[in-house]
Amino acid sequence: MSLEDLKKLVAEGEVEKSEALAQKLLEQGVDPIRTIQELADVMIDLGDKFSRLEVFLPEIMLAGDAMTAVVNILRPRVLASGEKGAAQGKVVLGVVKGDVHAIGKDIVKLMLQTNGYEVKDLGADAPSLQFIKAAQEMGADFIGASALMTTTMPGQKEIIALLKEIGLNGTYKVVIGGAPVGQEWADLIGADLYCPDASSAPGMMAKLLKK
Ligand code: B12
Repeated sequence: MSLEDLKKLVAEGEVEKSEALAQKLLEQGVDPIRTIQELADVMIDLGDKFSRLEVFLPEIMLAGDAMTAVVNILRPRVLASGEKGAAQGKVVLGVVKGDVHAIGKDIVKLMLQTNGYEVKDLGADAPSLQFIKAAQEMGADFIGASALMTTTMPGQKEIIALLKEIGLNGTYKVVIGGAPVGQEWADLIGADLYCPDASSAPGMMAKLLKK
């Protein structure tokens, strides 16, 4: 059994079988970060099939559950591979309101924690004001907001607008991400940073903090 088999099981939404194989592959020494990256491609592929009506929502839901379960199995190994040391920064991270897509956010959280960031996770469907309240409570350096749908991207804009309204503009660096989001959107809404994926986020954020 190989990584290819795991990708197939996740795509088929086989939660328990995916968990069991992920555990087995870990014991065989598979690279957990590479595994997560390859499984992310499976989700993107499923999204394309969904657009072409080749798969339907229940199948995506099961695949999402399988992906989440595998990430949970791999999580301790990824974290153990990280460098311990001084905290890189404090991050409030969540998925914007109206949006339940949490897989990407969970991977970002894992990569940030692996690289020494402290993360307060607001989960999915988080109201804009909650990002700001949590950042104040935590004394955060960053607010990270994920949006996976064109219809929920305005939630990222709202967080920045609220920060301005409350007079906290510039207090926290706002980082945005998610499949439909790009640099152009980040420039338009005045976000401090756009990261295309989870693996680039720790480095790009560290660079921004040093500025
Ligand atoms: C899995 C999935 C679901 C699952 C989510 C399960 C879960 N627990 O998360 C379920 C089945 C619940 C679901 C529901 C729906 N979905 Co859906 N879903 C997807 C799918 C197939 C994959 C998303 C995913 O997990 N990608 C893999 C991860 C790893 O990638 P990612 O999220 O982009 O994250 C990476 C980067 O973007 C970045 N990143 C992400 N966030 C952040 C944040 C920061 C701060 C940083 C630095 C980086 C960063 O790092 C991540 C890792 O590298 C996408 C297709 C797609 N192409 O995105 C559709 C998709 C997003 N869904 C879609 C739709 C329409 C829906 C529904 C409305 C369907 C319906 N009719 O009910 C509902 C929405 C419910 C809601 N209110 O949110 C559409 C959205 C279209 C649009 N308007 O833009 C898509 C694009 C499918 C399509 N082609 O039509 N979905």
